[in-house]
Amino acid sequence: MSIIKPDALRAGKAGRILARIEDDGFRVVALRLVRLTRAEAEGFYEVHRKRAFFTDLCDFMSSGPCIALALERDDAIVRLRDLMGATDPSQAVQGSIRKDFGVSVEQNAIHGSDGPETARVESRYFFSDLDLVR
Ligand code: FUP
Repeated sequence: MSIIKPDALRAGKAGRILARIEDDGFRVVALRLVRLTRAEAEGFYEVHRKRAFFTDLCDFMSSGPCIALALERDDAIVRLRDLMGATDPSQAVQGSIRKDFGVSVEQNAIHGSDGPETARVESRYFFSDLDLVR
């Protein structure tokens, strides 16, 4: 499960980011352009509610449209995290999506699930089983 974040859409980089994802061998099984409400952003990042950055993060994630993606490929979680790069774009490896498109640790262009169970929960947040096209 991935989200191309509002900063990337505002900058007109969503297509390029999706191309990188496809070029790396991922199959898109569901895709949705969505503008999260503030409450929906809070729900998505519920695990971070106690963190100092939570309020700003939810403001940002509900500040404009994003693209939710359900993705498949072998070793998808690890491969997507490699492709994204570190959370902080300034720490991300050369050639990673966050290095090339991220603006800051908050506005870092893309989200990727950190494990298989998180991916299932996050996918259900945006998609029903009927939306998944295999
Ligand atoms: P990641 O799994 O790389 O997306 O990173 P985390 O789960 O640690 O963080 C989730 C999101 O919180 C990040 F994408 C951006 C945001 N964040 C901040 O805004 N400030 C921070 O100091 C850390 C994370």
